[in-house]
Amino acid sequence: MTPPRKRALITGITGQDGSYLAEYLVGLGYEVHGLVRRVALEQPELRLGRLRSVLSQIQIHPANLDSYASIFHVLSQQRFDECYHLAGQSFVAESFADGFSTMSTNINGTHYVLAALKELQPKCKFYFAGSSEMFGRVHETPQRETTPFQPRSPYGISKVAGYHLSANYREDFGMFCASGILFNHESPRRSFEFVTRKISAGVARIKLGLASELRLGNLEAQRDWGHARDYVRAMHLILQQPEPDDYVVATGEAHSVREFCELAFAEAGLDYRDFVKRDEAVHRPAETDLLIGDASKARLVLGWQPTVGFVGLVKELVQADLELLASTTQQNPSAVHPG
Ligand code: F7E
Repeated sequence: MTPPRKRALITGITGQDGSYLAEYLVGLGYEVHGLVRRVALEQPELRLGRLRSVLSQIQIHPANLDSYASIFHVLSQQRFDECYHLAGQSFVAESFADGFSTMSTNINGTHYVLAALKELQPKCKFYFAGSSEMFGRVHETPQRETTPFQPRSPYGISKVAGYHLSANYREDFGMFCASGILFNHESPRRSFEFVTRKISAGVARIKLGLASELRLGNLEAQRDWGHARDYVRAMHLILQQPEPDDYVVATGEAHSVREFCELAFAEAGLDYRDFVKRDEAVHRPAETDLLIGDASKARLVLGWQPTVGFVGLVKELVQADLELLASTTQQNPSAVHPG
């Protein structure tokens, strides 16, 4: 007899990570469910666009991270084997502008999901989306699971709180709660406000003659950038372990925004120095120190490793944006690419 299909719930399923994870789990034979804000159902072509390839195979439930009742309601209707909590306000710069809403959504949202699971489904495994932003002013380089946290943004603080909430539910109530401490992970599905996609979309606009410059903040900032498709595999592996635990997921290589620009413009046959302008308005009140992850534990215990390197990542983003913009302008010559 074939075993019953595993059932997974993904909060934040409409985002970059949520959509890749949904595709991955559907491919593994899971029954996949996702929480989305009700507004997404009113504009499905816009808000569910990243889920296009699996939309007919997954189940969507309206719920709001700010409402315990809505999360409780969904969890009272269905039993889940695994819950991936990816939803939240994820743009670090925005968290400086409005720390209150970032804290409220990210901390309370995580707490509501954990509390509802404890009440209704304490056996469901829980994945928390931790972040390298938790390290902030770093205590050692590269950073690993034992490196102390010292966040430098309201976003980082909210992630540290979520991490500790997850650890508390694990220790106090015996639930299977595990965190991935993910370093930056990108893809053509990234939103346009993040620097990688801002650059690749900017290159495409310039290449197609729709813009003449790209305004960026700190070009010397460095990040450990991987591919989101690789990182969702790690999320899944983390929940397949016999014991719940926390893992750093990273490539172990740091590159600067300047290097990203250099490669991205070169991919389109351009020199970034002719187009990139400094924009003081994009500078952040505080930057993290050098964030580089040591993913030895994930490699050793999970058998995980990234398949896409920095050069491959930059190429994929630029090629995808060139194709997207060329097809958009062909269909509607007056359309302006967002970003
Ligand atoms: O910035 C610098 C900026 O906004 C990267 C999220 O997924 O990863 C992400 O957070 C760096 C920073 O991502 C611009 O100052 C320069 O040093 O792409 P970002 P992030 O803040 O690292 C972590 C792991 C998360 O958990 C987050 O959710 O690039 N930078 N010029 C710029 N950044 C932006 N956005 N725009 C610029 O024009």
